[in-house]
Amino acid sequence: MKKECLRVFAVFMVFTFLLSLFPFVTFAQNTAYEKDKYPHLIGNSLVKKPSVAGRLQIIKQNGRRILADQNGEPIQLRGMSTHGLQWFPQIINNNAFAALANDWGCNVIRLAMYIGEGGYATNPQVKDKVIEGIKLAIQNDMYVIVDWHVLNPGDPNAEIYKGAKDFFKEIAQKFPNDFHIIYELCNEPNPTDPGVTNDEAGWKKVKAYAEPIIKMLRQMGNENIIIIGSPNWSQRPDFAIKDPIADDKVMYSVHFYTGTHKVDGYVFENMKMAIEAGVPVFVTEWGTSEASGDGGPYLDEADKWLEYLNANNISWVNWSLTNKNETSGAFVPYISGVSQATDLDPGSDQKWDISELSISGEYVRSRIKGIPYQPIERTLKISQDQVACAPIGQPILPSDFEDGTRQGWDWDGPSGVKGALTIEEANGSNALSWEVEYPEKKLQDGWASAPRLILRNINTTRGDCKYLCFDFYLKPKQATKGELAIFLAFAPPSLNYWAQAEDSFNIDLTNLSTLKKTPDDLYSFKISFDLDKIKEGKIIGPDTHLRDIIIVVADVNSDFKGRMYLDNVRFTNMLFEDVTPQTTGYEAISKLYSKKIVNGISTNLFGPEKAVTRAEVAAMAVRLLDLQEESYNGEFVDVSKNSWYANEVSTAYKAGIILGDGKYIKPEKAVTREEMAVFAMRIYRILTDEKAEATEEIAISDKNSISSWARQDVNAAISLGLMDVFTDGSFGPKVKVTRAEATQIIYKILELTGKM
Ligand code: IDC
Repeated sequence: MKKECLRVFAVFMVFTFLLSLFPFVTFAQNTAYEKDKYPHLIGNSLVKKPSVAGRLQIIKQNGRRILADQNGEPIQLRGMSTHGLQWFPQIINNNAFAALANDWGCNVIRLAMYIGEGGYATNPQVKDKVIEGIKLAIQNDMYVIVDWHVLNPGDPNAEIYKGAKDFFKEIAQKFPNDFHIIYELCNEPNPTDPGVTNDEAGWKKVKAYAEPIIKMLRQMGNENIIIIGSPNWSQRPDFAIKDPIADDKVMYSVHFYTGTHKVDGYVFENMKMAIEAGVPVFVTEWGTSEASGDGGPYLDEADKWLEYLNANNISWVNWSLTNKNETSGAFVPYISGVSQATDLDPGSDQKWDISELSISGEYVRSRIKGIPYQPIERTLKISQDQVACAPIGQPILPSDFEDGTRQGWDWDGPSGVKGALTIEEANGSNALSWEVEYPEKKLQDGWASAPRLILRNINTTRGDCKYLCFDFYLKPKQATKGELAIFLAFAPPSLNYWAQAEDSFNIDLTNLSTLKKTPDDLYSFKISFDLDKIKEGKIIGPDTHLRDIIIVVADVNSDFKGRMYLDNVRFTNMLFEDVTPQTTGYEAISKLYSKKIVNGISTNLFGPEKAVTRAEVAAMAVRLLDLQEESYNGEFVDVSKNSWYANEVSTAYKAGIILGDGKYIKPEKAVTREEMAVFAMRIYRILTDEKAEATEEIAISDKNSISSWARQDVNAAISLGLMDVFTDGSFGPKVKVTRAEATQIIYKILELTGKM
């Protein structure tokens, strides 16, 4: 670690340490906010465990019907729902259940058994996961909701759901009248064909489905709480006001997602009306996201909902226990900079680290426990140093894909293409890849049919970086007309969740064939976006939380069919095409470039192999010594007033770095190694305020060909380690120095003198 890095790191550590001593300083405001505004978010005294609360019942209180424990005292269940067990069965393990019961304080867990979508109807073994889950819940002192996850299609009487009665019968036989179990007969009746309408007729269909199952369960001697969904994705408990099910242990579910369903909106009002009319309500599913399970999180709205639910003794269960990359998921789908998803088995310590929880997971855990929500810092700060230290091609952002996972990248909700996102090899490295076939009839808006990728919730900042860039490849099956236009956007909360780069990167498909291809037959593009050019005059500062990165490959009247690849998304300061981590002096070039000591020869080229000129060395010296620039008055014959280096050369001349005969400076002349040694030592002496000390004689095989005026400095430069002899022992005094080498020598001077 370099000195500078160390210092920054030390300051950061001290700061972190101080913060840890005074947590109330940072969070005082938050706690007060919860206490004053939402008093029911803090505390969990009614969240009693089954070992204390026993068999549940429904009691009447102030005209309402609420859940109560075996003693007839109000109880509130709070907990989590699994995701679809056909997709995420790994959550069924004892460590996870113990973590939820103890570290999270849950007294209920919901087991979501989808029937369609690869669930029970086609994959009956998923039932074994439910049975295992029930046992684990009982072992860990939690109530357990057995959810027959009706979703698509929407009518619980549909053919695909015909196994419902047998399923519930089997569970009830395995766990006869077990008071831990709550039966949820149909997750969400809805209009998806064949579905149920959002009216009394639809509700009658739901009742007709549920009543025989309830009757069966009761006849078998089960006194369990049974929960019924309602039309329109369990948003209509109000139908039960006029038309209830005749059973005093039936409750009606309400589902909401705080990004879509607002307090005082339709779902909330239906629920409130039902509750006030004495309908017993249970929120068996709610999410901090939009109804899709993604987007957001919308925590402020969640606070409002939970305040109402807690204040009114309504039990709730949050969606969901998954590490899938969706906002409602409780676990991070990747760890920034690393790449694995949180393991759904937390391990033998039976606790997930908070950093393994998503924003939603962290929030919901606090709300279940009834403690203040004090979010951990999730910003991945990228400093100038890190950027310079991070070699090109080794991105800081998760996107090297070398572990074979998508590392958090996914289709964004509005993406026009949502085919398989796979990891494929492109140009010798793993890349994120997808197939595109633009439809014959295209929508007007090029974004509508476009693939739109998102890396969500990274909450990174740009730091001092100037660009975001990535590698992009095309393997067309057809591409004869139009263009692809690539766009970049971020979702910074402070900029209204949208900041789009002004420029797009356009690929003209009509002249693809003139481009060079990679050895694996791909057209390759280095794409970069200038972070200082953002639409609507928005400004992304070094500390602006970016939250999401969105990349859109829009179609501009093209006929593109084929494969696209994305790799190595990164922030950088340097975009030279001819500099790679393998280039001599790579680190020196990137650091001195970001410190504006060395420039490229054009915007895309650094010219590492080009011979460095006297003017270039003079300019580097002036910048690194921070010399006050003199303006050039035309005193040298060979330095034109209009040249880029006129002021630099004249400043360096006055500082004694570059010498001349007073008339000629030879600014464009290539610098030889012996001259470079002299330049290096002059700079070194200025920086250290030292006379060149007498150093030991270095053995140099071609010593005699070194000019006498350079001998001492060559010796000194070698003994200081600024320059080297070649492997054959010669110095090569007349060999020209390349720009990369000169940059590296200057960098070594700065390192040696502690200026880097
Ligand atoms: C969603 C999952 C998502 C999955 C989808 C499949 O979050 O990963 O691809 O189901 O159908 C519900 C449903 C619940 C949904 C959830 C979020 O009960 O199954 O899960 N949601 O969309 N109702 C409202 C929202």
